[in-house]
Amino acid sequence: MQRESQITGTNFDFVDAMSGEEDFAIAFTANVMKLHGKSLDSASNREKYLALADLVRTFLSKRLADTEAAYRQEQKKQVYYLSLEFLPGRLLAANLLNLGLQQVCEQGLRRLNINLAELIDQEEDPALGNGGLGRLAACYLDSMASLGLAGHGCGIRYRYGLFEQRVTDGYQREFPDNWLKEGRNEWEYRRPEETMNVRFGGRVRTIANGKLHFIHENYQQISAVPYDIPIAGYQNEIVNTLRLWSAEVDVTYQACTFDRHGKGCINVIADKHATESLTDTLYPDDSVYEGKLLRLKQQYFLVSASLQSILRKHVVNKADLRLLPEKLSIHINDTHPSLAVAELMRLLLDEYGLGWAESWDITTRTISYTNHTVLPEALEKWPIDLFQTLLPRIYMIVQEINERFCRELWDMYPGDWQKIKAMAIIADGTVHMAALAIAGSHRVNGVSAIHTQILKQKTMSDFYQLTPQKFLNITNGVTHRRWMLLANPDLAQLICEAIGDRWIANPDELQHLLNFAHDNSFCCAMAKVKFANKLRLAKYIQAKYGIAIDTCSLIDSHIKRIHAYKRQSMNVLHIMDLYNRILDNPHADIVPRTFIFAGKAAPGYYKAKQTIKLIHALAEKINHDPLVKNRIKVVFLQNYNVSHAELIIPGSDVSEQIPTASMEACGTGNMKFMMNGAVTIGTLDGANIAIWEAVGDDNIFTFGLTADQVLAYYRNGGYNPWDIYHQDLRVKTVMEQLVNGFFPYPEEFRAHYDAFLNQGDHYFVLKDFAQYVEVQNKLANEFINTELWQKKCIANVAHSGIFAGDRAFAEYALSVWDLAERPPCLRQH
Ligand code: Z16
Repeated sequence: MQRESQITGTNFDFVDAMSGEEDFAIAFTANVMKLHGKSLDSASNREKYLALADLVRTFLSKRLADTEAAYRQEQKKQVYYLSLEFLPGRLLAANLLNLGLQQVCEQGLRRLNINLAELIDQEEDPALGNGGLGRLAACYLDSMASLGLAGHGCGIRYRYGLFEQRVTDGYQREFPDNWLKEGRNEWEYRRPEETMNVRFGGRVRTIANGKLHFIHENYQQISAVPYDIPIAGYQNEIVNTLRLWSAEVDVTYQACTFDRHGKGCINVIADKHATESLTDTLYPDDSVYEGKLLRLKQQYFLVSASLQSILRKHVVNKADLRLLPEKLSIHINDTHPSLAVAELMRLLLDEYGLGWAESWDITTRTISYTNHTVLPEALEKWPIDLFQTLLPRIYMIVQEINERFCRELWDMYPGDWQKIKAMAIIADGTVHMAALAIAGSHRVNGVSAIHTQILKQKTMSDFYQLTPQKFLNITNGVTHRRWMLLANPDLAQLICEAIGDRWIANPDELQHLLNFAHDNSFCCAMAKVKFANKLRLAKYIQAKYGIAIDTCSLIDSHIKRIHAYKRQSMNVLHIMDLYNRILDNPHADIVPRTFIFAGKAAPGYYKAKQTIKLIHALAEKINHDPLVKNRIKVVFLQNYNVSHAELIIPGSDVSEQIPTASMEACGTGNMKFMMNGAVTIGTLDGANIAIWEAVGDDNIFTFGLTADQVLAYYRNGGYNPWDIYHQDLRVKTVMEQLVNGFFPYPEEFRAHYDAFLNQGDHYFVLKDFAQYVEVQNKLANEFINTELWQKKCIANVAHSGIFAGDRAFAEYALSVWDLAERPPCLRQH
């Protein structure tokens, strides 16, 4: 009893004192009571989950405060990673793992007859990102904390996450993702005292008295309230923060004048809600630019609030502003937060009174930029009138930056107007955000070798020639802690039994697994783990969709955003062709296969939504056809998110990575599959190339046009898909089936048919089709040779160390942010 009161008390002694599962059980029971006013028996699973999360948060709290104090004392260089998107995934299991509480918690709860997995399942999966870019940001937060480096995320606390996808009759329907339905998130700390004010609209008056002064008037001011989510390092006591800003209006001091309708405070409060809608929703486009005013507002809101609070903290610590680049780095994730360049200039010039040259020097040495795409439709270009009206002072600064930049270009390339115009920050009535980001950064990186090469040689070649020293490649990486230890604990355990646990700190050590490629019992154990994960996935699919899948079949997964360039449609054409082989010969020798698809389509992207319909139409035909005899199954998993990926990836044999070469900047799902022993079928694009180089020809299935070939076709006006239609009967057949009533919707897939045949097959689906089918056949034949296949799986896991986020992050630390510490995985090199 003595101990009980100590545990429930407000002091944090128990954080250190708690040693065993019994303590944990007592503390948990007390927390259910404290939080809900209920005994354990009457609490729901959701309430139990909240009490558990709250208990875990107390552990985080102490470490958060200690980490912050230690950083301050050491005056450690800070990194601020600005991103419009973060996709952290569920946090309970990750926090238990990183805090080293997994076992004590699981066993403590078991004493109370509670299954930890059931509570973990109660957590919402925060969908504050679209896909690769947001998930990458979350992986880097994990790496930064785990390597003990002071790196923090700055983002937006969207009231609603990316829409929830439900499919009815094969059509995607979107529903609001009300992830904060309880009004708050259990991990966050609201910090109203650190509220910043962000100004929009109005006009700028210039006064000259000795020096120019810029007076911003008649603006609308919106409060940005920060919510900090703790990010725990892996068993190292470090807790960094992900700071998410929320738009708020404080109406306490607004008089409610009665208008002629006698509405009084109704109007004030209605205005409050309208203004606060600024941070309501995430734009649902992955690598597509939508020139919406509200999006620009969100970008400036994030940038201005973050920079104000970063600078305030810097000067409160009595540091000299001239030392800013030595004390901190500001990293911009794609061009979305590239207004940071102009906002930092504004703060240094207008708020802190520095001169232009000095401010520009500080700004460019502080900011760095990662480019994530070369797709032209993703390029952010804001119309001047919209930009200037919303951000008048920022526009003046961008103009000045542009003028000075163009003058510099003129000196370099006198008379070359064409080149200068192509590089200008303001041109053709628009503000070019990539040009602003490059001009304002000291480092610009691409995310895979081939992507960086395309940036240097094509997309950004003029900038590369001007300042080659700015450009570098850092191939993306993903956290092996979430994607192996958490998502695939059995595999992690097996690896530890074989090679010890040093790979957890240094994933390069996974290479030692190669010594076991010929060890029969290890290969069997690997196969067993894969089978158990396939079973876990099959159970989920059975429970959710009533579809029975064969766990001995080859599970082939294509999970990512639905996008023409990612070519889900090519996968579909291959499955149609397989099916046609069965229709031609019911006894055809076909390796049993399960094709899994998952992914969201942007709500306004018609062709992507029709691809979802096409997958469902195919599933409907194949899954019920007795001729198929269950040799092929097609499954579409709805509402793809991080949690689904954690379930699907460990249970897959084959990883589909088949974009049109040159279009997928890197890809990160490819790395997660590899870590979990799935074999890639892929085009030579993005990180697929690096995977291929790492595992060698025998352990990956590559095919298709190279990026050089694709780009050469574009230069020469494309190719004629009808040639292939006439040469390859399989292509002719599947094309006809799209529109001839083979599916009970004769006109439904006309857009696909036209894109393939009448609009020049921009994504080279028909061009790559024959090779894709060939490699699929080869792959299936090798899959049934279990021994051979196991070796491929092992090779993939063994070579996946270079794709750990820690390696990627360490490269940023060394080459971009100039951090003093050399993270362990770089120290040996
Ligand atoms: C995004 O997810 C990506 C690029 C982009 O410009 C915008 C968004 Cl929302 C993706 C790339 O498509 C992908 O290849 C890459 O792996 C990922 O960003 C992370 O770099």
